[in-house]
Amino acid sequence: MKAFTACPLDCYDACSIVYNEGALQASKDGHTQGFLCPHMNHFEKFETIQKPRYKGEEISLEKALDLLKGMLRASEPSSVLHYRGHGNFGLMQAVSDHFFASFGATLTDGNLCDGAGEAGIIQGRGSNKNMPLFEIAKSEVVIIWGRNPHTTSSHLLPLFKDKKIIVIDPLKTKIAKIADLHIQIKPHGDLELAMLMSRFLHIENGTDEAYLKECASEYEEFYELTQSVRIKATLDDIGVTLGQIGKLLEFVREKKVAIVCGVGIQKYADGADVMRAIDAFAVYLGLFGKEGCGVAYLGNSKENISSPFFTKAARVSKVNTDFSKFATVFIQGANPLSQMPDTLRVQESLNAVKNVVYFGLYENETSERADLIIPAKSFLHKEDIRTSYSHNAMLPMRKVAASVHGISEYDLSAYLCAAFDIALKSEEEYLNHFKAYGIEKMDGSLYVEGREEIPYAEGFDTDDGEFCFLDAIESNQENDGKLFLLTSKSPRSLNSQFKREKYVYLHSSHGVAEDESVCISSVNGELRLQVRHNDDLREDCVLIYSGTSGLNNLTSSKHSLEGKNAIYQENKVEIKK
Ligand SMILES: Nc1nc2c(c(=O)[nH]1)N[C@H]1C(S)=C(S)[C@@H](COP(=O)(O)OP(=O)(O)OC[C@H]3O[C@@H](n4cnc5c(=O)[nH]c(N)nc54)[C@H](O)[C@@H]3O)O[C@H]1N2
Ligand SMILES: Nc1nc2c(c(=O)[nH]1)N[C@H]1C(S)=C(S)[C@@H](COP(=O)(O)OP(=O)(O)OC[C@H]3O[C@@H](n4cnc5c(=O)[nH]c(N)nc54)[C@H](O)[C@@H]3O)O[C@H]1N2
Ligand code: SF4
Ligand SMILES: [Mo]
Repeated sequence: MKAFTACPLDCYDACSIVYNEGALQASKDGHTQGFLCPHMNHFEKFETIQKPRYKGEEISLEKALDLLKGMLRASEPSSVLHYRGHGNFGLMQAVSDHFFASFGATLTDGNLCDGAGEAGIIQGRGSNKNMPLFEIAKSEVVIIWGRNPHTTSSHLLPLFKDKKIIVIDPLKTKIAKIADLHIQIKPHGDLELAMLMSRFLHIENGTDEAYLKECASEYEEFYELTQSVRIKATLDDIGVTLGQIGKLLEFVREKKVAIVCGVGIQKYADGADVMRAIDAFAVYLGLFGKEGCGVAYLGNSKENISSPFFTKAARVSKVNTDFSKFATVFIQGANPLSQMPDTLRVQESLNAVKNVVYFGLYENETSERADLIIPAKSFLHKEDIRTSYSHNAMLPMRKVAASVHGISEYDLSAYLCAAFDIALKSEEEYLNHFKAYGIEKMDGSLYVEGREEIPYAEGFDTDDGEFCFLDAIESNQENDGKLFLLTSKSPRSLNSQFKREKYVYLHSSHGVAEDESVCISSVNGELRLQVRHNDDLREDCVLIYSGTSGLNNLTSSKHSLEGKNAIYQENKVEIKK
């Protein structure tokens, strides 16, 4: 029997899945195009937690829920923290926010992922709308800027066929190797590059003046700001040549251009400004509101969808959470002991908590520390519905099989709501609430209603409908001889889920042999890893994939200047044998 569902993972593509006699297959229709990725192809090989545990002892689910209830009864509501990550991207995951907010617990804000870039986009455009895949498909030139599509959004690749490809990335990624132009920029050089691209476009009279007069009338002031970037010194510093900028401008002139950005450009304190400078270049080219043109990033997956849950609560940031202030910390769909920045701080802070509860699928650093472990049901064994941060489809995630292990987020929340006398609607009502935001297309697929086919065709969502340019920038370049830390996504893991990486990747010119163990250190901490060579890297970079255990010993728990985001690549590192 065939049943239809969707991949639950935190991934641009949000694929449609056919569950056929126990096998996970790709839907042939729509954006999934008949293929999945290694995570879903091997999903059922990864062992999940089956039995609840308390202080290391296996217990029944009834006992686990009873213990949880007891912990909550014994804690002041405000001393309970609900910390939820994106292990599963279903909209029903937030049903637990409803319980915890109604109970009076503290929830989180802040962002470990795309918040800095999003803040820059909202400052410029007034909102963060997806560039639909249909529009990317219609473009003639694609600029892939700080995104690694072969690893993180492989369903875009068929759309790039026969187009001119430009890649801006410090790493010679797979797409960079087949690109028409690869600018192997120094990490964190993107703000300056985008400013210089706009400046040269203006000098060459390549801007879309009619469009600028109508939708971005402060374009002359922005041009003045671009003139504050020194040309030669900056280009030398960021590792870009005038010839490369010339070639890029020649490629994009009078063409339909899609700029496809990823999180790589914004893991820095000024990540918002970087994204806003890239948007400004797109505005100079007149790319918004035009067919086959635009800027893709991680769009707002909940655009036009309102939450049916009560979520008003005191909140603390996910980036630098002081767990030690709480008596009970309930962690759902997240592995903060690996994925939050500044792991040594997180360890110390979590160790001071009386009750750490982990509600998840897999064993990891956080389950190891937890006092109470409650296994979740996987997406195959519960009902949900999801949207994407890269396209506008809405995908029901049907329960396609039964499992005796674990509990769904809805059932756990229903248990707690009943125990504390908090109103909760039926699961079906919530699912229908979300589904009502979908509109069915001719082929039966569901899309979020009311999203613009060509975003910003009616102008920007700022107060005056115009694009709001950056009005000041700070230079971030300092040459201290230390190495840049790249913390990209691995093809084998999804952050800390599945097959996790364990190496540090270095250019072979550093004179460290493969398999040798080195100590990597930053102002925040250090870790030891074995070396693997990768000559696709710049010599001034080290690469440690997200999900590598210990990586975040090196990173800072400071926030980005805008967007309350983590800044995983702000710290530079040193290597010692
Ligand atoms: N296989 C796999 N897929 C995933 C994930 C995963 O862990 N594994 N994670 C998912 C999640 S949570 C997210 S947020 C997305 C993110 O997916 P992507 O947006 O693709 O993010 P990254 O892999 O972090 O970085 C992308 C690229 O940015 C480059 N980069 C790093 N620093 C800079 C810089 O300063 N400037 C420029 N121009 N480029 C830079 C890196 O070399 C890398 O090639 O992927 C999702 N998909
Ligand atoms: N240095 C560095 N650190 C990073 C990043 C980086 O690029 N560099 N990337 C950051 C980014 S972009 C992100 S998004 C974060 C991700 O950080 P996290 O949100 O912590 O993501 P994961 O490591 O994937 O852990 C997700 C957990 O969810 C659980 N889970 C999976 N499915 C379900 C479910 O259905 N129900 C429940 N209850 N649990 C489930 C799994 O057990 C898994 O352990 O990491 C951030 N950390
Ligand atoms: S590409 Fe992304 S959405 Fe598709 S199966 Fe893989 S992880 Fe899931
Ligand atoms: Mo992310």
